[in-house]
Formats: sequence, structure tokens, C-alpha cells
Amino acid sequence: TEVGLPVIALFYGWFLTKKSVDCLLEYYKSFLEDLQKRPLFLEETISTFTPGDQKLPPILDIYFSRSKFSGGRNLLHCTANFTDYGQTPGAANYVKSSGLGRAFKLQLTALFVTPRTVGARVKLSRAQLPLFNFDESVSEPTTGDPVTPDPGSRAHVTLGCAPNVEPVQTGLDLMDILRSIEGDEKPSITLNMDLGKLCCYGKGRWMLDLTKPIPVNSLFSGFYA
Ligand code: ACK
Repeated sequence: TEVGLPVIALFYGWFLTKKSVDCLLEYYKSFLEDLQKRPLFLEETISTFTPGDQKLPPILDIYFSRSKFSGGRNLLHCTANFTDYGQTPGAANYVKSSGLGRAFKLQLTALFVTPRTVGARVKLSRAQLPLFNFDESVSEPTTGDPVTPDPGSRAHVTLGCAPNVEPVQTGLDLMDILRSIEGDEKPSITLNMDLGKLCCYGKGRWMLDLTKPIPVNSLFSGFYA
């Protein structure tokens, strides 16, 4: 009888439940609406947009759109391992030991915005950390002081991307902001928002540590298409 071949997914990760997706997208929407009303944010961020975009009205929810994601479906996830259908080493063993189909609560601890991406930072628990398979030191720049990031510091949920930006950029943007913070860079602008203090680390890069972390429910699973 035919048993079927095992297939390795494009990536594995924590997929938010529908209720948590709806809830987080509401946060995202009101965050963008709030940003839209902040001249200091718009000035700093729009100054870094490409020249052609500067004439456009700053409609942030169009600029940071989600339409290209997940085949247009309203999915939100935190990538744990980008296996590229098995192209990456150790993918098959990872799948065996990862325990697919388990439910996890994720803690979102910060929101961040750059001229390229918007994301939510995820603080992985001790049980979640072993599933997170990223070598964060790979995204280190070759110049400047090497700062070794904490394991799991790249964990995030991509909320929106600017035109022609791929979601893989969100994790790189997060690492880039964290490097500035760890390098003891002081924020150049601070804005008091409903959700917490939004701090600017230059070049249109902003991070807001949530005064109250947002808990979301998720299922550990693979994404295939
Ligand atoms: O927002 P993300 O974590 O960034 O979720 C998407 C998901 O996989 C599907 O595209 C992430 N992704 C794409 N390419 C890579 C890569 N080379 N390394 C790590 N993550 C990636 C992307």
C-alpha cells in the first residue's frame, strides 16, 4: 500500500490561532493609526523612504501591507526553522524531534518599525527556545564591535512589509535594532504611546517595549506552500 513520502516544509514555526491573529491585527492597525498621527515619526521615517515615495501621502497601512504574505491568507507566525523544503542541513532530524502539533503560548514583548518592516518581538520560553533554529551570529555585520546576540533574540512575528520587501527582512531589522541597543546607543527621539515608549535608534528604526506583553496562542506546525 502507498504510505506517502515524508515532505519537509518550507519552514516550521508557531502559527497563531485565528483568535490571536484577529487580536494582534487589531493591535497592528491601531499602532499604525497612532503612528500616522505622529509628526516626529513621519518625519524620521518618511525621510528614509525612497525619493519616489516621498510625494505619496503617508498611508502607513498601505505602505506596510500584508497582501503578499502566506498566499494572501491572514496567517501570523513566528518562524522557528526555515528549512526550505529540506535544503538546509539537519532538517529531517529537526522535524522528527520538534513535536509538531503542540500548542504554545507566546509572549510578545515589543513592537518595532523600520522603513522596511513592522514586527512584534517574541520572548521565547525555555521550552520554546530549543525549537528555534537560527544562528543569530550569521547576520552579524563584518565591521564594528562584534556583539553576540542572545539565543532567540531574532524571534519575531512579521506584521507588515514595505513595497518590494520580503518578510525575511523583519528578523534582520530586529537584530539590527538590538545591536544598536546593546551597543548602548541612546534613543534620538522618544514618543509616549498607549502601548509604551516608542524609541528611535536612527535611520527610521523604532522599537516600543510593551508595558504589558501581549500573550498569543499558537500551534507549532509546518508551512508547505
Ligand atoms: O517573517 P518571517 O520569519 O521571514 O517568515 C517568513 C517565512 O520564512 C516565509 O517566507 C522566513 N524566511 C524566508 N526566507 C528565510 C531565510 N532565508 N532565513 C530565515 N527565514 C526566512 C520569512
